Amino acid sequence: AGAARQTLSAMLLALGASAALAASPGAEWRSHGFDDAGTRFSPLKQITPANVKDLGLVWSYDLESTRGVEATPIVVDGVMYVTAPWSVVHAIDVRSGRRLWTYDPEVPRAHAKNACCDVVNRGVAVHKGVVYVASLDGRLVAIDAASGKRRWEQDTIIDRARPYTVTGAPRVFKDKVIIGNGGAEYGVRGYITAYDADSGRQAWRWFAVPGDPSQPFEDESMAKAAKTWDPSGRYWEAGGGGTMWNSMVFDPELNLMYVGTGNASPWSHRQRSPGGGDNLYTASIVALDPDTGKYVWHYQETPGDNWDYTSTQDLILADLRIDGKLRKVVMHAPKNGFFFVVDRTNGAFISAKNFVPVNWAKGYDRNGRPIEMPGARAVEEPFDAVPGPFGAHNWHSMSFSPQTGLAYFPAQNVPLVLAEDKTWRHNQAQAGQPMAGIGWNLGMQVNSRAPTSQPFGRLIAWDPVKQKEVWRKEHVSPWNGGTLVTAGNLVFQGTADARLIAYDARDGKELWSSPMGTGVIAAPVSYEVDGRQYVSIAVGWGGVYGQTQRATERNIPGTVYTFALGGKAPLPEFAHRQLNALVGGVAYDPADVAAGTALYVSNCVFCHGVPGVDKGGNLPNLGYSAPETIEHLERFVFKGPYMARGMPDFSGHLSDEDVRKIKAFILGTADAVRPKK
Ligand code: PQQ
Repeated sequence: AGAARQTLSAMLLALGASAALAASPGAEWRSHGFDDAGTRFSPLKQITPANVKDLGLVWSYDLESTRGVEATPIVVDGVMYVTAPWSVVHAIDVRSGRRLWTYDPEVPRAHAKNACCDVVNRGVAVHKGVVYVASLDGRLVAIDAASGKRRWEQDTIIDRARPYTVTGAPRVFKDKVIIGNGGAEYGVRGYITAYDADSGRQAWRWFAVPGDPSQPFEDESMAKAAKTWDPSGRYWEAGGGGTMWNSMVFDPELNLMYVGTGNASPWSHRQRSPGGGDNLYTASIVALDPDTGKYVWHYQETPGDNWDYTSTQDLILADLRIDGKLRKVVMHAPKNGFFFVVDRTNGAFISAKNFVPVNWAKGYDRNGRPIEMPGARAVEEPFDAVPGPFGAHNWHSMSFSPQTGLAYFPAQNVPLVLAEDKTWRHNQAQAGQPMAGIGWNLGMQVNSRAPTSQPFGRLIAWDPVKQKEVWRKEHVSPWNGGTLVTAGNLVFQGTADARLIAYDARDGKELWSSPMGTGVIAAPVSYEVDGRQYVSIAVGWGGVYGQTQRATERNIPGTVYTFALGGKAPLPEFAHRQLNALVGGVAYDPADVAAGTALYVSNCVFCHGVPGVDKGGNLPNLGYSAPETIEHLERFVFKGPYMARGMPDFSGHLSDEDVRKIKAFILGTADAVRPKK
């Protein structure tokens, strides 16, 4: 076999293929999850637990960005393709760390208002010399990998009147580029579309939830799904959700692709589907035929979702020996706090076990249905949901090592109280409904009383066969980065408090770390060029939690760091920010505070946080703004200077009087939390 491979390599070289093709298998990082199975397991083992202490920086690269960096870099033929916020693609020579080209799809900044969770992008796909990126405003762009020039562009959005966004990385399976979308917090109907990789022509589209029942169903799966929704809820008006904004994997042997679907929209089950029902295919793993997009099977992890429990978290395919039998499984740790093992040939439930404390369900029955806890649906009383809508695990990548048999992922709790909003009507925003002023439709009130659950963030190593945690590392805050695991038995993870850490994959012993310029949310990758193994990570604090909160005072522009054994490059200089004084000294009428609170909740809170309570993330907390800024808040709210950075223009939406009340809320809250002398 070795000789055959050598001959093949020689032939490829003779045919003019690049030397990289002849490199050892797995030397590059060719797709989002490393391979079609999404394992993020690099077979490279030059870097080991014994020598990882010698890991040093080789180069760093400035992404020239200030918002969340969530991209997994792709490395092919010695070139790294990585995205910055606003869906900007950078091509970098990995030998030198120098820029080859950038491609900016020029996302209209006003589109940021439609993004629930920061103007992020999770990366590109690279296939046969073409780089594919999906822009925040929903265009799929094919770019020539060598020149950085656009080849074609497709509008993937079916209805421009709806607030769709795209943050996910496209995947290429069987010469088709596949991309989903987001927007379920606002009210959209989720779907994914496949395009011919070469021509850009649409190949197929699959919807996750049924549309208007007065129209014909697109396919049988929609007819079946419609029976699980109550038409009196007029679910099609609010979209229904099920947006597929992150995970897709592929099994070439079974010829099945798998996609994780998002939460139902609006969040409140009773508000969208008053007669109940499971509301297929939200919060599910769905298997599709990659040639036709035809539905094959589904397993719904959260029937009748009521908590924003997206199932879009990374899926990983593996063959596991369970009860003595080798099973082809798909593994999943979605937002709802349970680790799932499902038979990927037919969708049969194998097992589920909670990986953090949860209070919405006490477990799963033999048929794979959750056993819900009384009161968890927050209908009569507010419910301190654990996990809450931030998820016990969000999009931050999971990895799986066939050597250790363990899955590695960041787990967390971000406390949040939900309460059904009985006054909700689709697109009829009322003050006090979370972010409804910019188009959100939750059907839920958030934090109508203070949460009592405790925040945490940790790295978990999980045995999917025994359904048991094997080791864990506590971090200082939630919202830590995704993971990479290598055949050298190392797990790499970046943290919210701005470090990149290497652990022994077997027992979690911390072996090496390097400071990062800011908090890390994306996942590292590993690859080999010219016989040298590299570890790279793209860093930039943000995402939904990172807009309003932070766990480090270090803050530099988005940066890619690349490490190798013996690397001697100096780390770039770190900038530190300072929390200004609490705002004060501006006159306001305390009688305006209550109304200002409701207006702030429905227009500002998920971007700017609670004034003086949160510290601000990649967006400023207004409780620490300069007094002049708050005094003249209308200059920022109406056609303000930050529109160029994505801040909405509230002209025609808020009145001068509204802004006066919002100021009173900011100033009143700052006064309330100011330490008394
Ligand atoms: N995106 C992030 C992020 O990038 O930090 C976090 C989340 C999203 C969530 O927690 C979501 O629930 C979420 N939901 C949707 C959706 O329902 O359509 C989309 C996205 C997204 O596209 O980023 C997120």
